[in-house]
Formats: sequence, structure tokens, C-alpha cells
Amino acid sequence: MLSVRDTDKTFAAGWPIAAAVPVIYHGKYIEKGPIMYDVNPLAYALRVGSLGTENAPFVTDRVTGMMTTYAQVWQQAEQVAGVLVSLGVAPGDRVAVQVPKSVAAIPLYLGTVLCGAVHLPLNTGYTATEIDYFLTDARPRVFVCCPANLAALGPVAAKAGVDTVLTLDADGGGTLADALQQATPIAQAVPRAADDLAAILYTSGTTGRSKGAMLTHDNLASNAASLRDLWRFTADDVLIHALPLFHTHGLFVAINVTLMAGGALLLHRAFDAGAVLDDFAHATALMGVPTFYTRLLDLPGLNRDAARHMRLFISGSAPMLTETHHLWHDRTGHWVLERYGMTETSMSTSNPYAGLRKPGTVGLPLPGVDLRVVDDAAAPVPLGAVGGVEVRGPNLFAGYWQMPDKTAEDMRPDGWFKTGDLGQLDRDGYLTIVGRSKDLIISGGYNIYPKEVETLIDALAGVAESAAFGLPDPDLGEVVAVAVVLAPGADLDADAIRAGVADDLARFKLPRHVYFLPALPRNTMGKVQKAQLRAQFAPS
Ligand code: MLC
Ligand code: AMP
Repeated sequence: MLSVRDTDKTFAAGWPIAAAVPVIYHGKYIEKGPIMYDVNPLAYALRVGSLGTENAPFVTDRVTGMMTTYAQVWQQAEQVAGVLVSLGVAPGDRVAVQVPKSVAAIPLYLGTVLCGAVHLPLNTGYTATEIDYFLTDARPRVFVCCPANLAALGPVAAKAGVDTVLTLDADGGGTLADALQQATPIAQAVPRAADDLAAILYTSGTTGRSKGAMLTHDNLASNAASLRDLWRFTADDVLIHALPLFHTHGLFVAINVTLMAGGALLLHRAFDAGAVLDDFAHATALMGVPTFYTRLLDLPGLNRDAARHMRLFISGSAPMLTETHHLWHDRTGHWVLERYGMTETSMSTSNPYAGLRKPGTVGLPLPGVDLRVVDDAAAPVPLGAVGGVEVRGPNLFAGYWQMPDKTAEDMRPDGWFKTGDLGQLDRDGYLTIVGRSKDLIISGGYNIYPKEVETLIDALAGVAESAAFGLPDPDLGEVVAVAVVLAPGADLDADAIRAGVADDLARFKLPRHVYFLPALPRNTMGKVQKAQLRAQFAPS
């Protein structure tokens, strides 16, 4: 039985998250039999949110209706940790995961953290070629995949030197579940320091090579604590969870904030606007990308009455049109709270909970986060002028996995991180993201780096060169388009281009539009003019 007692125990000096979450860190000590969490900063920060309410619901699977309590989810996490330790997973080892969204994926994340390992979630859309890259680069000790993909991915993992491959399906079945039956739960959370890694999330790179963003215990704990307080999440909250579990938004913002607040989740396995709208009657909050909101706005049933039980609608990961903010307010009476973040920084800004939410802006820096808008020489631009957005604070990642050069490119010696976003500050300190200096397409909240698409298309027989770019799309915000120059005599159509790269590229990265040109537009320096392509092919 879990017991909580107040003590005068003081925490290790210099533990930065103590400052971020003063209430829960002062004198609280959790004990469950021999298990101790307080040596493991992130597990501890997430665990203390449900002190005294262990039998409260944590997550309900919206397909089966099955509810899992806090006590159960942590017990499962302790079992996962037991399995991983028995497989030889040591502190700092990576546990890579490409599994369908399920309730069981949550204790897999928590158990990995509990045993001191590094959670490495991968987009379920990635092909075997992409997985090969991630496993070879990250060299995880364990890889968990969907049983249906085992035949294809088992050899990929073996080639990458992965010790053990386990499986987990959308209903929680697979060899991981079998191992859990036999497992001895971990008896003691594995000690970690605040700046030890808790997760690596891969994010696409401008060169076409994905980079693993290394996130520490303190990065994740401090950001979640800030957001919980800022957005006023409490044990009374019920969050509709319809985002994927392999990105910052659905994993760290949604799961960590809810755990820390002691609230509940309604877990949708995928986004279905009708099912999400049905949940408004039982829930208090929604976190989504702008596509969620535009699809919900298409439903005639979306109105004030339907939204009356909800207290908060949060959007991020991609820009929400001002028009969508106004339409949402007209239909529901709520202003969407837009925030801004990035895999490398977790969340950096947010519109206020109680103050003015300014449509079109991403709000103010979070407490403890420094933000500036600068010119190329790193000098702050005048108020209202456009410049590069830079961020510094406890939210900032520890660098790119085994890419010190890339880290040094983006991180200034004095700790400022260049986000690659272009923004402007207004006189109230609100940030507006006006564009990106990085060549990046954001489609439905997924990032696609054009270089990766171009490299594969350029390699096709019959292609001379190509340029990938984003075109506006009413549903996904942007979609991938590509301009292709064929080699003399080549006869390829759009389907042939798509088919030629389909084995190597997740389907969300495949070009929706393919245009054939005699030559790519270039400036006098020879640089391809993507703005010109965007203008030329912009939908009318
Ligand atoms: C799916 N498809 C996409 C796509 N999502 N294509 C382009 N862009 C996308 N985002 C493709 C599939 O490959 C498939 O192609 C077809 O669309 C239908 O797939 P689906 O799974 O049924 O799609 P759908 O459910 O409609 O998904 C759309 C979506 C989803 C918007 C609900 O993409 C989504 O959940 N996005 C959220 C991403 C997210 O969490 N981002 C946060 C990143 S963290 P085919 O060819 O097979 O038919 C971050 C930091 C921060 O950015 O600030 O938060
Ligand atoms: P990712 O690398 O997937 O974490 O994506 C991060 C990028 O998403 C940021 O650098 C921004 O370009 C973009 N982004 C996130 N939130 C917003 C927002 N509210 N408005 C505009 N762009 C956003």
C-alpha cells in the first residue's frame, strides 16, 4: 500500500526542479514498500501528482472503455522497469519504441524512466528504412515494435545491434505483455541526476539527417510543472487525448501535465473529430494541433452547448489561423489558448490562462524561460521588427545525440538556442511567429524537412533534380509539394515519383502535389527560389 508522509527531508542541493515545483517538492516523501522514487527526478515529479489519490482514474481507453487507476499505471510502470532491468538495461541505455497508440504505451514510457533508461519513441508512420537509421544512430538496448512489424523490423534491429526486440499491440498484447506476467517489479527507482537524459526525440534535420534531441529529467519535469500551473490543471481535469504518443505535444505536454496534476485522460487511439466532440460532455480540456480545430469546426454539432463542460482548448505545434481562432470563439464561446514549442525546447511561450489571449500570437514566455528576437548578429531587433527567435532556460535540451557540431550550430556559447523560427514581439511582450528561417514544412503538426524528400527523389532514375516545398492546405495547414526536373528522355509521372520513394519515406512525407518543370527557378547565387515555387503553385 502506498503511503505518503511529510518529512523534513531535504533534496539534493542544486536540484533545479525543486524551484519549479515548490509545493510538491517540500517535505513530501513517497514510499511504497521498498520502492523509492525520490532519487529519480522525473519519475518523482510525475509520481507525486497523485499522492493520496492512487485509486483515482488516470486513463480511460476510449475504444474499450477500460479505466486504469494511478495505482495501476504506476504498478505497471514498475513491472516494465523490472522487465527492462532483467534484460540488462542500464542507466542511460536507450529503449526505442515504435508502437500503436495504446494505454500500455504509457507505463512503457514511465517504466523506462523509472529504471534510469532513456525513452526513445518513434513515429508509427516510419518505414523500415527510416527505422534502420534511428536504431543504428541511437543504438538502443531494447526495441519495442508492433507485432505486425516484427518480421520486417526484427532483422533491422538485429543489424543495428539491438539486444532484445519486444512487441506491443494497440490492445496491450505482445511479448512485452508476456514478459510483464513473469516480471518482478523493480524494487527501487534507479537514481538519476536532474541533468541525466530521460528521453531522446528525433527531429528532422535541414541536411536530411534526423537529429536526436536529448531531453533531461529536469527539462521535462520543469516544463510540465510550469504548464500545469499556468494552465491551472488540477485533479478535477479530464483531458481528451487524441494526439500521437511519440511527440512532445502528446507525450510530454499532455501526459506529464496530467500526471503532475493528478487529472484523468480520455485516450483516443487516433483523432476522430466526431468522437472527440462526443467527449466534450465528459471532459474539461483538449490539446490539439490546428487541424483538430478546423475539423471540429466542420461538425454542425459544435456549439456553445456542446462545449459548456469544457474549460480549456489548447492549440500548438503549427500556426493556427486568426480566422480559426475567431470562428472557434463564435461557435463555442471559448478562445483557444495557443502556445508555442519545439522538440528541443519543450514549450517556450503560452497565451495566458486568465489574461488576454491574442489570436495570431503564441503569447508570453513561460516563467523561467528567456526569449529574445534577434538579427543575424544576435542583437535584439527593435520592438515589432521581425527577427530570429531564440530561447534559453530550464526547458532547453542538452544537445543533439552524438552531433556536437549540429548542437554548436544551433546553441550559442552563452546558452541561447536558435529556434529557426522568425518572430516579432509586441509591446505587451506577446510573440507572433511570422515564418521560419529553416527550410521546413509543417503538415498537420508533423515536420517534414524538404531536403530528405529531395534527396530521395533526386536519386530516382530519370530525375535530374527536385525541390520540395510547402503549399497551404485547408485541412493540414501545409502539405508537401515537389517540383521535379526530369533527365532528358525520361518519362515519369507523379505516381511514379511517389512510388519511387514510398519504401523509404513515411506516408505523411510523400508529396501530395508533383509538378514537372523544365528547370528550377534559381537566384544569381544558384539557390533554388522556393518562395517563387510557393507563389507559382499556390492554390487559388
Ligand atoms: C496523416 N497523414 C498525413 C498527416 N497525418 N499527411 C500529411 N500530414 C499529416 N500530418 C496521411 C497518412 O500518411 C495517410 O496517408 C493519410 O494521411 C490518412 O492517415 P490518418 O492517420 O487517417 O490521418 P489523420 O488521422 O487524418 O491524421 C491527421 C492528424 C495527425 C492531423 C490527426 O497527423 C496528427 O495527429 N497530427 C498531430 C501531430 C503532432 O502531434 N504534432 C506534434 C509535434 S510536437 P495515406 O497516403 O496512407 O492515405 C511539436 C512541438 C510543439 O511540434 O510545439 O508541440
Ligand atoms: P517540432 O520540431 O516538431 O517540435 O516542431 C517545432 C516547430 O513547430 C517550431 O519550431 C515552430 O516552427 C512550429 N510551431 C510550434 N508551435 C507553433 C505555433 N503555435 N505557431 C506556429 N508555429 C509553431
